[in-house]
Amino acid sequence: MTLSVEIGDLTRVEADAIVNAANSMLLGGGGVDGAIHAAAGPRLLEACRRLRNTTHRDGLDVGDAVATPAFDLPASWVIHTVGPNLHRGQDDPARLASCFARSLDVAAELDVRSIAFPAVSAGAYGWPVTDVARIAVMTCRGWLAEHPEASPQDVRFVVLDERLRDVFDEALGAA
Ligand code: AR6
Repeated sequence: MTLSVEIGDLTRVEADAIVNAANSMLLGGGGVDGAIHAAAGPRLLEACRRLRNTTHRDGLDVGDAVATPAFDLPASWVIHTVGPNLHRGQDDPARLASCFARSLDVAAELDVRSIAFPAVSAGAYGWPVTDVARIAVMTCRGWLAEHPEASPQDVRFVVLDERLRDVFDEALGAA
């Protein structure tokens, strides 16, 4: 099993699943969420609306995850998660760790082999990327160790630039 970081646009990544840094409403937004909805096409929003009308009437909790098909994206699945919003005082690292662990739980249920994460909560939600990288690496490494037989074997962090790549590289080396 591998844990790696690469520079790129998550919407172009050829992994079985990509993770969306969504919000609790699940109806799109800015940042990587907006990019994913734009690239996946309008059927993604329809699928999210269906979730809101059925299993997720109150939206998705911070730290939880849920999957939809990925429609026009190269990936097969989008796993939506909601990071804690530091600007709203949501500063509990366990909530952020839960985003990564729950996304991997959902990926395992779908028999997903490769999964690509953005730096959840490191944009509009205001978390320092060093904290996000450390928590992401620790959590994914721990999850993989606890689930040696589970399907996700290739876990990637996809970031937009070299600075973010270096931060994740350091976390991968240190953790
Ligand atoms: N590929 C990879 N990474 C990206 C991309 C992309 N195409 N676009 C942005 N990033 P953010 P959050 C990086 O703000 O902090 C939305 O409005 C970005 O540089 O997307 O969890 C939602 O609807 C940053 O490092 O997510 C929510 O309301 C990281 O992705 C809210 O923002 C996360 O930034 C969620 O905020």
